[in-house]
Amino acid sequence: MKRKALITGISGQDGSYLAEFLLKKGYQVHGIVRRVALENPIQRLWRLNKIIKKIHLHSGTMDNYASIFKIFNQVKPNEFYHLAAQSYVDYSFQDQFSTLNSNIASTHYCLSAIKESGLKTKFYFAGSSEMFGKVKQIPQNENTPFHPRSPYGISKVTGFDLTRNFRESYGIHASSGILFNHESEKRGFEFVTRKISRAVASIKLKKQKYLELGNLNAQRDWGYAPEYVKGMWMMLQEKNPDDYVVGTGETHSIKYFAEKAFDTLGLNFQKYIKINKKFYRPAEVDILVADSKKINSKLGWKAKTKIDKLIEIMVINDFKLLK
Ligand code: F7E
Repeated sequence: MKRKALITGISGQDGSYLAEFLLKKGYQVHGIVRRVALENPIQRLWRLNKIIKKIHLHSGTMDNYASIFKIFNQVKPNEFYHLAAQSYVDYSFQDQFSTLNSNIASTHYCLSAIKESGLKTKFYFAGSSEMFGKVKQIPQNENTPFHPRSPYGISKVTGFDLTRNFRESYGIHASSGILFNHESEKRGFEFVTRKISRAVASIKLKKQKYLELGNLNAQRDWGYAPEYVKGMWMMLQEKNPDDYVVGTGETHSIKYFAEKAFDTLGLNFQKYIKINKKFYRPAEVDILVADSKKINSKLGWKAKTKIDKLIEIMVINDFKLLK
C-alpha cells in the first residue's frame, strides 16, 4: 500500500516542492487548502499546476480544530507535514493577533489531532531561524538559545515548544526543522529575494525605473528551497524524532544579494536602489547563519546550491517570465 502524506500549506513554496518530492517517492499526497483556493485554482494554486491532478486536496481552515481533525481522520496519513503559517515577518508586526493566534493554534490542532486519533503518524513542524532573532551565538545550532524579535518568531518558538512537548509527553514521532531562509522561483513576491529578482528583470525590460528596499545591512543564510524539503522528509525517516538546524552555513547581506542580482543582467545596482524607511522592521534580526553539522552528519543532508547560483536562478527565471 502507498504511504500517505498530509501537508498543510501545500500551496506555498515549500508545500508545493514537498508534494512534488513525495509523489516521486511514490506517496499518496494530500493537502489542506482554503475553499476559496479550490474555487480559484489558477490564481491561488499556481505552484501546484504541474501536479494538481496527482494530489488530493481537501478544503479546510487551519484556525478550526474540527476541520483539521476531520481531514486528518479521513486521510489517516503516515506522515503529517505542518507548513501552513502566516510566514511574512514584516506583516506579523502589523497583524500580531492573527499571526500569533493562527500560527500557534494551528500547530496545537495538528498535534492534538494525532494524539486524539491514536495513530502512529509522524509529524513535521516548520520551525524557523527567526526563532534565534537577536542571536546569542554565531553560527546558530540546535543548542543556541532563542530570542525571537517578531510576533512571527514568537509564534514559531511556541510551535517548536508544543512539538517537543507532544513528543515528550505522548511519545509522538514529532520533529522540528529549524530552517534558515530558503528561496526559489516559487518564492512569494513579498520576500526580499523575490522582490529583488523580479525588480531586476523588470528594470532590465524597462517596465520599472527603480527598486525601493529597507535595511540593506541585515545578513541571511539563503539556500535553495527544493533541497530543504528533502531535509524535512529525511527527518521523518529517522527511527527517533529530533530537531535539526537546516541552512548553508554562509551568510550575506541584502546589499550583496541586490548587487549580484543586478550584476546578473549587467546592471549597476547603485543606480536603481532607493531606501525607504517603511520597509524597516520595528525590531530587526541582524545576522543569521546556520551551523548544520547535526543534519549533515546524522542524516547526510547538505545544501548544494550556493548563493550566487541561487541569485542567477531567480533572476533568469523572472526575466523569462516577464519577457
Ligand atoms: O527579509 C530585509 C528585512 O522578508 C529578509 C521568511 O520565510 O525567512 C523569511 O523571513 C531581510 C530582513 O525574510 C526589504 O529587513 C530589506 O532583514 O525576505 P524577508 P525574513 O524576514 O528573513 C525565515 C527563515 C522565515 O521563517 C520567514 O517565514 O531583508 N529587507 N528590504 C527587506 N525585506 C523585505 N521583505 N522587503 C524589503 O523591501
